[in-house]
Amino acid sequence: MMHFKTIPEDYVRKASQCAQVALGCSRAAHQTALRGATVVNPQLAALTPKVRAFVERSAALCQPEHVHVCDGSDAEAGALLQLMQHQGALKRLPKYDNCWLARTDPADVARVESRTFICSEQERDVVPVARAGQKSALGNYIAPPDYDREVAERFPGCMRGRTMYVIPFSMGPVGSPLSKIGVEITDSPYVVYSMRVMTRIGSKVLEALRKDESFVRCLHSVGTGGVQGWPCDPQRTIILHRPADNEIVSYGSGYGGNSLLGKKCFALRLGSVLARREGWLAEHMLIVGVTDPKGRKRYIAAAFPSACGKTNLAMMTPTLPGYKVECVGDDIAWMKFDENGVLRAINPENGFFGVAPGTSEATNPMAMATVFKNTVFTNVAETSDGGVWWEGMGKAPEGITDWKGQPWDPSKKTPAAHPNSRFCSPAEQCPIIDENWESAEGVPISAILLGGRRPSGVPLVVEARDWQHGVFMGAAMRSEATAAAEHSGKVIMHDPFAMRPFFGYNFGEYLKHWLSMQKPGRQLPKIFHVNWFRKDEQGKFLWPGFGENSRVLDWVLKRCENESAYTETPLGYVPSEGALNTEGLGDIDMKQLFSIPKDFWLQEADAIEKYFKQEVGEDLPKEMWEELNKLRKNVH
Ligand code: GTP
Ligand code: SPV
Ligand code: MN
Repeated sequence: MMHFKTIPEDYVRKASQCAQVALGCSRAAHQTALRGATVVNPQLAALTPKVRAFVERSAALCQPEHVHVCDGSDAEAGALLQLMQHQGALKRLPKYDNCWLARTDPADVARVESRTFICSEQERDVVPVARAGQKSALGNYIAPPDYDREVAERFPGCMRGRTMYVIPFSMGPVGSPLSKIGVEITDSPYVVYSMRVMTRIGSKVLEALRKDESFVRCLHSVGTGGVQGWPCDPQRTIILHRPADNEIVSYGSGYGGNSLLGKKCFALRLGSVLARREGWLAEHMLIVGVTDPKGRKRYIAAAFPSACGKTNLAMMTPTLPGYKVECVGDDIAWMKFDENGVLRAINPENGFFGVAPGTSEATNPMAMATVFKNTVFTNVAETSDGGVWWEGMGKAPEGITDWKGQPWDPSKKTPAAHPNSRFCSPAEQCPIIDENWESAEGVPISAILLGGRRPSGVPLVVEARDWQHGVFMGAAMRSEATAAAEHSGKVIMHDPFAMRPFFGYNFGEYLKHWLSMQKPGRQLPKIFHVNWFRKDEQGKFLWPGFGENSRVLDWVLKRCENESAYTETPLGYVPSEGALNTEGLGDIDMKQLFSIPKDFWLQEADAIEKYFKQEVGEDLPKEMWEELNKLRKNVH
């Protein structure tokens, strides 16, 4: 295995001279600081005592060559880009404005769920009682002594010869009452640059910390090993969370949710624990504003599992005339009922880390208008004119270099771009970013959609009869496995609320928390289950999807206004004949798209029962058994 080049000393000097950023203080200086002598490094002196203690402890453990506290400036970003080019970690894409290509180690391409753990005193805090002492599909438990041992086996000296970056970041607009602060320590400049896009980082966050000192400690190292330009340690990768201590520790991977710790680790796993404690919801949901032809605007949140269409719906170009869709967020929603009983949502992120394959002018023109400036592409294919390409973008030009850096041979059937290749772009660049996307109080949510990839049996759209039924729909969600995690094949997996990989606590308790949202005086959003992915016998999608999904949104919005006709079915309410606008759609088999095959649904009920029993047991709220019984009775 090739070794990662250490940062040349003179580079650090040059960078600090020319770009006015001190990319690191010397080891001697921070060791002086550790000994309690006069602090020489003004960067460390500017930290609040708690942040400084975290930095000093991490430095003592990881033994970096330099420490650099990120200020979030453009000069700093420029210096990072220069450094990464020098290291061979990033390549400029001259076809676009400030766009970059990263190629990972081929063993570090997605989230690793099997190596992701939640630590707590009691196993039952994390995993439902039915799985005590066994492997759970709803989260991996790790006991405190094991947690400590895993850290001790990996971190001592892991940053030798490298710079340790300190990234103060805010999830949500800096200073918003719904926002939360974290500090990520990492040895990866790629992570620093990506965090700068995906969150709000730098001095303004440190300022905010001076008012309220609490923050989530995030320690990350890519570890030792990996290929040229992409250090990592895939064999020993581990992602650890200790919610009770507001702590996240991640080792061995530089990719996505494994390393950009504000995203899934903080905003969802720790976020869900905070949300439960404080009475709100941290969810794997997009947020969109939809304006109808009468000019009425409502916001919708939607939970679909990874790589199941959130970014696409969040930026959708509606085909129905007179409709307008605006984007608030494409992956995560933090939602809280306000004093008027309205559910308000913020997007805690600042950018999009979106799936590249399948993105095109036809499917997602707004994403195409977003990503060709100030973007880091990871594991996409490169064209001979310094641009990018991926499957589903359009006709492949000649002379493509694949995601591994090899000339691509289309006849070989291996993909040019990795199926989980992604773009990382600032949200503000999206042409349809909502005017309220950074609103401190959040946007009001009228409807919640739930969905997944269901090739058979599951109708295009079904409305829940009430909140409890909606919670059951979420609990019973299933979807075909995708490339966003390490799963292979197309098995249908249970993925309740699209949160299976992201629960920070016992799923049974999570369901009780959702049920507890129903309180007098609250305007509960309507809940719907959607499925854009039903196929015919030939394996062809029955529904055109993408912009045509606006037809479903049209029905959803009309249901919110109590304007649209519905029919009761065993599964819930569906559009009455003619209530779903299919004008101009051509030949669509609506009958098959909405069919509810009895045998399928009896089997589905059995699968849900088995899942509830095996995975949740006594922790399952009794309301879920009531709903399952109703489903069985209705289908019979
Ligand atoms: P994460 O970022 O992993 O959480 O994924 P996501 O939920 O944001 O998924 P995304 O919108 O990136 O879509 C993933 C894949 O699904 C892409 O290849 C899309 O082209 C495809 N897709 C999205 N919407 C539709 C749709 O309505 N119909 C069909 N057939 N495919 C879709
Ligand atoms: C997902 O897998 O749901 C993602 C990508 O959004 S990651 O940031 O890797 O979690
Ligand atoms: Mn996601």
